[in-house]
Order: sequence, then C-alpha cells, then structure tokens
Amino acid sequence: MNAVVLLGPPGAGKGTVSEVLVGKGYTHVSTGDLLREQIRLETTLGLEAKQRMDQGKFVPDDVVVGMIRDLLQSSDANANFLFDGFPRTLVQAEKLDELIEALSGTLEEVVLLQCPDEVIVERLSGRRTCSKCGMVYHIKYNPAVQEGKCDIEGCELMQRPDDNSETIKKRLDVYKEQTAPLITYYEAKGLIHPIDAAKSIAEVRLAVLARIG
Ligand code: B4P
Repeated sequence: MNAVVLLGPPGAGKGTVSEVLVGKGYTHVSTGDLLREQIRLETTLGLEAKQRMDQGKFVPDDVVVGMIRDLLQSSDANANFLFDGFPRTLVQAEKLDELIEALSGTLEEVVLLQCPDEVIVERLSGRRTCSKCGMVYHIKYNPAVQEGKCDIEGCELMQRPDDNSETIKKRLDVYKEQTAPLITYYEAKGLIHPIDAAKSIAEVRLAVLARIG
C-alpha cells in the first residue's frame, strides 16, 4: 500500500481537498468522518468521542489508532490511502509508520495545508451543513443560508457542535500544541510539501493535484 497524509490546522480544507483526490484513485480516510459516523450510530466509542470533540479536544490516540489499524488490516494490499486529519499527534505518527511498515507500504508525501488563524475562524464559524443532502454552505457566500435554506425542500441547516468560536480557538490551540510538531517530524524524513491553503478552493485543489494527483 501507498499513503499520502494531509496535514494542517482545523478548517485548512483537508476534507475539501480530499474530495478531488478521491476521483484520482485514492481511498479517503478521514478520522473526523469516521468519528462522526460513530457518534451518529451512538456507539460507546462515538459517545465518548463526542464529549471530547464538542470541546475541541482530541479523541485518545489508542482509539483513533485502533480505528486506523482495523481499517488498514481489512483493506486491499494495493490501495493508495489518503489520510485526512490523521495523524494528529506524534504518537499517532509513530504508530502510522509502524502500521505502514508492517504492510510493506510507503508513506510517499505529507501535504501541509498552511492557513492563518483568522481565515480558519472565518471559514469554520460560518460553515453550515444540510442535514439531508450533506451540502456545505458558508453564511457569507451563500445568500440562501441567511434564509435558513439549502437547495432541497424540508432541509435543516446545522452548525457543527465544534464550529462555535470558543471551540474553534481551543482546536487551534490543540493543533499548535499537539499537531504542529509533526511538521518537524516529517521534515526530518524529507516528506513535507507546503501548500498555501488560504487561496480559493479551486486554487488549493489545483496546487494539491499538481503535487500528488
Ligand atoms: P476533522 O473532521 O478532521 O475536521 P477539521 O480539521 O475541522 O476540518 P478540515 O481541515 O478537513 O476542513 P474542511 O475541509 O472541512 O476533525 C474534527 C475533530 O475530530 C477534531 O477537532 C478532533 O476532535 C477529532 N479528530 C479527528 N481526527 C482525529 C485524530 N486523528 N486524533 C484525535 N482526534 C481527532 O474545511 C472547513 C471549511 O472551510 C468548509 O466549510 C469548507 O467549505 C471551507 N473551505 C475549505 N477550503 C477552503 C478554501 N480554500 N477557501 C474557502 N473556503 C474553504
């Protein structure tokens, strides 16, 4: 197996960029999505994760690493994985190295999405998602959102519980303390490729595609 990691602060656009890479044959693995699915299913893991995520804290390393281990061990040996939001701590990075080595795989690139705090706060605090179709809107750029509507009738626009300004600040602090050290970790391995993620979605997608598409 081969793997690419998307690294960057919350709201830098890891999930947004991933959408375009799925069409290029990557298997998208978002630990945020996996955890939100556990919350939706109201599993024990999900109920524990929700408490931490709603406060802007990380879910414990052993829980997240366990999810990734299970997923890799049951996957096609020739898959190309795109890790979005994993690893987020040094412990997770070391465990990922071990898992890849055990599968005789290669970590090919770590794409670092760089984005200033003020852009992140603006993006995340204005994000609303339709509970029916999953469409994501921004209150500043989508006039329909001002009226509480998406394109589907009877929809309900939701704000993610961790997208309020207090929790966004906490998430940024946690990123700087626990995830930013991964930049040095991967620089030492010659794997880091920085991208300016403050640009438009189209520009960021193009830059990432030019690098790994
Ligand atoms: P995630 O689900 O990974 O979410 P994220 O960091 O908030 O978002 P991302 O960077 O993917 O931004 P997005 O594309 O959505 O994590 C949520 C939580 O789960 C974490 O805080 C943590 O508690 C937990 N968790 C997840 N993984 C974990 C792990 N490994 N260990 C422990 N805990 C873990 O973009 C954000 C918004 O910006 C969107 O509205 C998008 O439309 C917009 N946007 C994106 N790019 C843009 C651009 N270029 N221009 C304008 N808008 C843009």
